[in-house]
Amino acid sequence: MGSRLLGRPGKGNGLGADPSVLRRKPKSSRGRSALAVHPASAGKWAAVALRELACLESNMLDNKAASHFVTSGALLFKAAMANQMDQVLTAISEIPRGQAGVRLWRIPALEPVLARNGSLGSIAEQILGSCARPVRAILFDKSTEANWSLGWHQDRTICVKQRQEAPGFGPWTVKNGMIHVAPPFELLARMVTLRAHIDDVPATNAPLVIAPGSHRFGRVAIDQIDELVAKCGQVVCLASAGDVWAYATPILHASDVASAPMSRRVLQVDYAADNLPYGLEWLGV
Ligand SMILES: O=C(O)CCC(=O)C(=O)O
Repeated sequence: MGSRLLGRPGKGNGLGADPSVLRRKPKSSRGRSALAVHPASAGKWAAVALRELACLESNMLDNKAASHFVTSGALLFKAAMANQMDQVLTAISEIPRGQAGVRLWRIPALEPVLARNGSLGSIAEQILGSCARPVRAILFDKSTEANWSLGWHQDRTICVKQRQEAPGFGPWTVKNGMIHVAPPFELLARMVTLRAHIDDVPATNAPLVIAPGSHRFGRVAIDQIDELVAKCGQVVCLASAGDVWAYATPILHASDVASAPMSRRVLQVDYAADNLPYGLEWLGV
């Protein structure tokens, strides 16, 4: 499939709209901590995840799964990275353990994995089309020793080579020496974020929790997040080592601390098919 799936206008452009995917009775997040699904209840949600979110046993996206991805904003590619796990382990072998998020840049062992015919590149190409390219890669290495939680949020920044004022781009920040900027939302809506699992992620190992369909509501104001999560419901994205979860980049997501005595390494790669306007350039991977 060479066509681009994301960034088409959806039904959900405001909180009044109701994407048809949201059939499950939503569990309200109001009045609870930012991460409303706790490990004790996560098993129940996991069953929902497997039933309601498409799960592919191969790297090939069929029409049904593609349409599911457009609607829900999430899709599991079972074992999609299993045959390139060695390359990924080599790529991260020099990185000190236990860091919350390390940007990966110019790591030769990663190139075959990210390339068009690689386990991640081929998924991105099916979703975004033949112009898909990796624009940011981060290694998350969570464990009970190096732990963190993140409340509900949308990823809103991209990494660029140099700062240059451009309409619709901002605010600008510098993190770890890299220049970040919040682009116009439509650009994020045409991106895909792949999370390649290096370790198993049972309910106790800090799975990503997503609000399916929330990517179709545009930029969600902070004070509307709880309401939208309650409307969309929550799905816990369990994984086995080698699995790849694909997400529409703007999907609302959260993550709890890990409670299992194991590591939870995730290689997260954003892909985009767009060139940046106004002379801006992706920093790339
Ligand atoms: O991997 C995690 O625990 C959460 C990462 C996340 O939510 C993010 O980078 O925005």
